[in-house]
Amino acid sequence: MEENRLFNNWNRALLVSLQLPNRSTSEVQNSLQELSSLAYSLGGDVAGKIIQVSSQIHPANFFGKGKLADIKSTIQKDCVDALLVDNQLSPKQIGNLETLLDCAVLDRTQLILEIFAKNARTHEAKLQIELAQSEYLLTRLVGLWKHLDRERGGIGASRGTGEKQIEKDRQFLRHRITRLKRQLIKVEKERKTQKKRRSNCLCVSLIGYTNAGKSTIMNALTNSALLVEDRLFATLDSTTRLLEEDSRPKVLLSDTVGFISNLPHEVVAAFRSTLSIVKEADLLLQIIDASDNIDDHIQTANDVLQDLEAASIPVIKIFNKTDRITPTRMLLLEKLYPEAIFVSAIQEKHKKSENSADFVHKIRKQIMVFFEERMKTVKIRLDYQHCQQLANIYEWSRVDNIDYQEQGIMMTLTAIPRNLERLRHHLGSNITEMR
Ligand SMILES: Nc1nc2c(ncn2[C@@H]2O[C@H](COP(=O)(O)OP(=O)(O)OP(=O)(O)O)[C@@H](O)[C@H]2O)c(=O)[nH]1
Ligand SMILES: [Mg+2]
Repeated sequence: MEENRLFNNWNRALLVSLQLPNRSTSEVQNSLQELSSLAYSLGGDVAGKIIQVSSQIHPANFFGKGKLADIKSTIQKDCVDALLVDNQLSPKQIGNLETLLDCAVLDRTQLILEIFAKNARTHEAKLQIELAQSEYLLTRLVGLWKHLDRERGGIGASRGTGEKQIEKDRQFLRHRITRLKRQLIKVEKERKTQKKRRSNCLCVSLIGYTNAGKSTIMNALTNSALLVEDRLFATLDSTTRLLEEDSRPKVLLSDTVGFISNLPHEVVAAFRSTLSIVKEADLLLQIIDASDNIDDHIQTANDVLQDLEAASIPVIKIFNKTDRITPTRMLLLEKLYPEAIFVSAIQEKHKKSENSADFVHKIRKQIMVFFEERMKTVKIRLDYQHCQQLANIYEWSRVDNIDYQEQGIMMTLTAIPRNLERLRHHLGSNITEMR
């Protein structure tokens, strides 16, 4: 998918941020640090970082005249070939900056789209990122056109100049967007069939900031070997595995794409189908990197959950990477989040096996306790002529007791309310609930 990156022709970047009065210095610095991780994830080098504190945005060039001169001389001195701006720029500002500085200019949204384009592996992820890019391009065609024209002769099939070419590219993009949406609807249909199959199970989804350790924990909990990497957005699709072979009801665990501050709207919208796994979950495990900027990361997760209409799903917080924090910070976090689980997924992996089972056991237990607390127990009688329904009963509930009596099969079942409802609906008058 490397070829689907729009800006793959730069190696060395200068990072710049405009600090407006509504943002604190530490906020801007953290965000700029994250921007450099994004650049590294793309395989680029960072030549330096510049912050301009200003009370306003320069309408034409985003940065003021003096700062632009600084930026230009650093670009020339340090052989920089891309300017990465940690703010959202208008198409016109991008165009003006590219002309003035004679290098590629990417804002935060574009940089994230580039990483998604680079890392997308599955058919669905590729379709989704192509859609996000097309929609982004459609709104910025005028500003980006110059760059695209220079790099690859326009994005469409034909060459041309100015307005005419822009109109052709616009049409081309609109067609592409329609085609991609159609293809995605097909993929979503397949996902719905899988969902039907999953419907007897309890669904738990791992969520959290990118690089927090979600896939590492998923691997440990389900004995899998999903991709784990020290770079942002290693995971871009959803994977679902059974948590425990013999638990009843069955519990499924899913790993999915991570979140980031100011996640571009285009990306959230395009990845809605991948993220639907989050919306359908009965429980969320929120993985938080204890050594990072936790307030911001928790806030980001809350915002994304709100956006996905998943804010009412219960959450268990898991602070990971505790090997990277001091005992004092650990105490503080434990006081602030008494309900949370604290783990070091990587350290435990390297410890002896009985220890490594510890954190897996701790998380599994908490999941089971969560569901146990919500389960209800009922006594039922099943008439012998309907005993073929036993398979469904075993599938949807835990059978605590079974007694073959003259008047029918007497059973004590425990299940979550949703599954009990399903049983009542499915078996109707074939079962009699006992008081
Ligand atoms: N020090 C430390 N590193 C960890 C721990 N858990 C995971 N990591 C590392 O953190 C990096 C990211 O881990 P992943 O499991 O890929 O994180 P993720 O949340 O799935 O990230 P994305 O899929 O990119 O959003 C990897 O280099 C892991 O080895 C931990 O407990 N301690
Ligand atoms: Mg991952």
